[in-house]
Amino acid sequence: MIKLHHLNRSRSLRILWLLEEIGQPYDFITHMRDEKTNLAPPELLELHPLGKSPMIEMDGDVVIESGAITEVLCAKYAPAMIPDAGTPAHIRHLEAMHFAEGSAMTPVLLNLYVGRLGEAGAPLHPRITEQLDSHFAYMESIIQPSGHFVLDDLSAADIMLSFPAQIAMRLRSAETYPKLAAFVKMIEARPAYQRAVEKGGV
Ligand SMILES: N[C@@H](CCC(=O)N[C@@H](CS)C(=O)NCC(=O)O)C(=O)O
Repeated sequence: MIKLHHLNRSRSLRILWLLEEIGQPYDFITHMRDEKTNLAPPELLELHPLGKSPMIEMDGDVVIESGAITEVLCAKYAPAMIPDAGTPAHIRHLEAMHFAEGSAMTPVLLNLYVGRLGEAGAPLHPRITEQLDSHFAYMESIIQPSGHFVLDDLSAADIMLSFPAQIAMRLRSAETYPKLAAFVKMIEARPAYQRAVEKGGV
């Protein structure tokens, strides 16, 4: 049995959504962020030294990192969501998987933390803004005519890029990034996504 350690208002909604898409039985616990610090509760530290979410328990193992969890679950239960190794689509897909956490989230997090510095952070804002815009514009540019990121149907890369795409909609606008806006609308309308939101909140 797969068990997801979900955290409210977090990236782990992606994994709850993926679990709903693949239709395997699973269990999950919603851990609540501390109301003052917004940090994960300490019980997650009993499972892994980083104490972050998402985290899954599966086959006697604990797996962290959204990208790794997505790859592991798709490889085992939804292989059609990852292009075949050795194809050009596989390379594009691999890039997108790593880009989601390895690149797109860097300016997003800098924006969040430097924003808390008020005036002291002002010298950093032009660079952060430029990086946010270039990463969101890159995402807009790689959306396929199908409306998905790599394949003509839902892929693991769509799952991973859903989070930065939703942030792009919060920080910018549908007019600036119409393809990202349509992507976000499409995924949020999926029954599996709606079930995940019902179960895990946002
Ligand atoms: N790159 C990791 C990031 C994990 C992460 O930072 N999770 C956040 C939630 S979005 C978290 O657990 N924050 C609470 C904390 O750090 O205490 C992943 O994609 O899984």
